[in-house]
Amino acid sequence: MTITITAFERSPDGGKGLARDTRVRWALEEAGQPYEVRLVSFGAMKGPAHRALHPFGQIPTYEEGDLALFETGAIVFHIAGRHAGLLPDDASARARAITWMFAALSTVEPPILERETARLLEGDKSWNQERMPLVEQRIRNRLEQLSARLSDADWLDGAFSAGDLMMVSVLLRLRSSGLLNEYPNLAAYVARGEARPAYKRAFDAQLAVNTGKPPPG
Ligand code: GTB
Repeated sequence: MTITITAFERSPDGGKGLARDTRVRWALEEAGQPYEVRLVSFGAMKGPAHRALHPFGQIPTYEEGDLALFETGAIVFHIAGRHAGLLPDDASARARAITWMFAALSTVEPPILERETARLLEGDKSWNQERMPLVEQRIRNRLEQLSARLSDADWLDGAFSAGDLMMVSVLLRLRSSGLLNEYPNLAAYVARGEARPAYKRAFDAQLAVNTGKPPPG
């Protein structure tokens, strides 16, 4: 059955991997599943047709036959549950990998998003300069804890899993902040994720949408 996802017609970052369709593309590439992409404009995203798929008028969405999903956590979990390559077979290891997916989305991503909100939407407020160090400290707290847990391992719990896919996707958003480089093992962890052939294919496909040039190979 054909899988169709939605993505930005024009991504604000020019298709450099920051929009959340990247993590869905990456999961599909790891799972070896072909997919189609329907590009949506900011206007169309808020229209009734797209809102029928995504109540909050955002990307990405995922369609497969009668099934329509939104929320990257749910989408990646669905892909990982259906295809080999993203979750271990052992029940306990599988539960731990799922725990890392949730940790990425509910514990690590929120302070990172808070920084983006403070930077992009509140940068002109008189109190922003006072707030920013507090926001960045909350990110550092999480990075320090995550860095201690990862230690010198390649991945969070044994072999690469959907938990790592989600954690790397979340951490990637910190690249331009410089915060990630304060934790060399986390910077190396993200680089390991980005070096995976499946990630590269996902990145190249998203970039191609925004540059108009076909992906290499
Ligand atoms: N919790 C949802 C999920 O995980 O699926 C969040 C989905 C979401 O935030 N989607 C964003 C969106 O549709 C795109 S990813 N925004 C439009 C809107 O809300 O009107 C966020 C994003 C977009 C672009 C960049 N960038 O270019 O740097 C970075 C992050």
